Amino acid sequence: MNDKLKTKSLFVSIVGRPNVGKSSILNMIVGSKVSIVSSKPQTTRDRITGIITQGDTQLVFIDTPGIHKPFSRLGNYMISEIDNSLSGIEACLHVVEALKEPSSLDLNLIEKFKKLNLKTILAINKIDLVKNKAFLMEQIKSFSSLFNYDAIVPISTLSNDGKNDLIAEMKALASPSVFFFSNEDFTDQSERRLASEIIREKLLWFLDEELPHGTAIQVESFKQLSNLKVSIHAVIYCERSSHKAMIIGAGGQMIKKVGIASRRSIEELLGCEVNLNLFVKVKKDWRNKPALLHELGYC
Ligand SMILES: Nc1nc2c(ncn2[C@@H]2O[C@H](COP(=O)(O)OP(=O)(O)OP(=O)(O)O)[C@@H](O)[C@H]2O)c(=O)[nH]1
Ligand SMILES: [Mg+2]
Repeated sequence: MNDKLKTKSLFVSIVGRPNVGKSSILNMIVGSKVSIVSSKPQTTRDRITGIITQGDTQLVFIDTPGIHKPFSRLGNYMISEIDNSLSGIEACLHVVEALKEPSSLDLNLIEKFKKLNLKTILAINKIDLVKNKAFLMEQIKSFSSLFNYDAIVPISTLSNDGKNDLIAEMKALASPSVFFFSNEDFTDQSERRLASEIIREKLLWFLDEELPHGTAIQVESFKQLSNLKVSIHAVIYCERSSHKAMIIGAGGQMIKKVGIASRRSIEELLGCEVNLNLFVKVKKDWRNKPALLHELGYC
């Protein structure tokens, strides 16, 4: 029956250490911002789907949290999201940073690829930072000696270098199948969910190191007022009153900054005017309370 199919597809899980650029790669491939990006490790918390359809081939990507040692129930959930992303998957995109030696986390991943017999492509990201290409060749040799990757592609999401090669290599791994999404789909996330992630991204951008890791966003209402206007009410939950004060900032400066940047990004995404109202509330130790994690969408 498959012989008769004229279309092909491939489900690809994007895995690697935190901060190597997994979400940036997904956005580059899909050509739209479906997964938030920041310079802080552990930005991505759940599986995020991004889709591209080119000609007879559909590629479905699952961005995952970076692999790390969990210190909370939320951390355990993030790690389980990586394993869940690998079940029933056909292929993996293993992302590493240019000039970095394979770490123990990379070695653990390679063991998983072998065990699950997955087709795997290695993307060496951030090659814009490489001055001497000879080092890159050394890195390619080092990873090739560990695992027989289907392809190794040096890329930079900053300059878009290697984008077409990466897509071509993944298309080559696709097999006959129906399309699982329509040709125009680029993600399966709702607009509500995309908006809440954008707010979390701005908190990661503007707040100091650990604080944004203790925040979660709940969009309480998302109303289409007309074709040209949407009204959104969202709550930023944090773990302590002292954190609430920092998120609001002196004279409300910080929340205003987060609000303006979030509104602009959401307007770009939705292509219409947005009224964004943000509130800050405390939910003590929510990262360790199963009921609260569930309520905030981490389940
Ligand atoms: N110089 C350079 N920086 C990059 C490149 N790609 C991503 N970055 C930066 O790397 C940082 C991490 O990017 P993300 O895409 O959030 O990384 P991630 O692997 O998804 O991170 P987690 O979700 O935390 O696991 C951000 O500051 C990006 O701007 C690149 O090609 N070159
Ligand atoms: Mg990410």
